[in-house]
Amino acid sequence: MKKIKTLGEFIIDNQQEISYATGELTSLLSSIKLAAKIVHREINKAGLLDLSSINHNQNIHGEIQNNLDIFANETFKDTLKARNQVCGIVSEEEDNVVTFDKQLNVESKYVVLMDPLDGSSNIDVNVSVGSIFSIFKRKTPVGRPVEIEDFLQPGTKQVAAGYIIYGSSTMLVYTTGNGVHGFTYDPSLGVFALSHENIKIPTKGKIYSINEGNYTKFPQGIKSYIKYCQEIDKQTSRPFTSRYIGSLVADFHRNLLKGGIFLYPSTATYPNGKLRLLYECNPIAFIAEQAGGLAISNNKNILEIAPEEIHQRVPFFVGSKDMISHLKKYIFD
Ligand code: AHM
Ligand code: MG
Repeated sequence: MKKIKTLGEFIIDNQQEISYATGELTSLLSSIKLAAKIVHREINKAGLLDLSSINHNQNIHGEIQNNLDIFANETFKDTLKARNQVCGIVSEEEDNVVTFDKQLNVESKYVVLMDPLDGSSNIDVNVSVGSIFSIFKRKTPVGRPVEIEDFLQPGTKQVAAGYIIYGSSTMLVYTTGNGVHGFTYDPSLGVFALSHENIKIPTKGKIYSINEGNYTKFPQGIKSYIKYCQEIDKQTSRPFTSRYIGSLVADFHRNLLKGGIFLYPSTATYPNGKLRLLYECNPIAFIAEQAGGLAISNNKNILEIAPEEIHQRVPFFVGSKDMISHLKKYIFD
């Protein structure tokens, strides 16, 4: 019988690689693992239970929340609160920082920033969605209420980040700064089993992923880059293939494994881009860099941006190293 290494075993085996870890980060990752299993279970029966149906609330971004958005948000909040490792969270579904201080978590070292259910508008049509998380050590001393500055840290300070993709199978992919590792969920055993150790993104790829319906709203540099992707040139294997699901986790995951580039630039509708720096771009960028890829905004590396507010949006370009380097010629001129 093939030996299975579970996510729990892998994290414990590799705990010593994280110099400051005392088991608290391991426990925090276990909370995320538990939330992922619960969300997986509900997503799989979303059609049956009508969890995907529209709820009439709007989130901070003016987007309609569906019941699964709310369910995923509550599940991650509850599991993160339960183990006392986290003193506060930022979530796409919450207007403000959520602090756990009153539950005695003032002694906790970590803050988590998350998008509990990314791409949720795809649920109704059975397309892959994801959860994204970013973990920092708080900046202010433990023992007192968490402050906004604990959440507004540049991505370079992340201690761990990852995503769960609820696709044809459910996978959890994460990094603690020592490579990127992927685990596939086996629902019959209830475990995430190591399936993709030390993932490396190919340096070049043939896939470009962008919502081309917005073409007329893109800056000229992006329009020119799209034309470059579409031109015929044998030497550079062009034209590239266009693939866009509209679910960041799924689009990124495919490009991570196959090589490619994902673009969400500024548009006339979203002058700062659509995607959120703290809980969409930063964690994906950390994974991309750890896998040998690159992630940039217009003129700097995503991870170096000093955040100004918790729901900040930024233009986002991520993927294979050579493709991002080439893109820079179009967007920096
Ligand atoms: P969400 O967090 O409200 O689900 O929105 C984020 C999603 C990303 O998953 C995806 O990359 C993007 O929005 C797609 O946007 P668009 O439909 O404008 O192409
Ligand atoms: Mg999102």
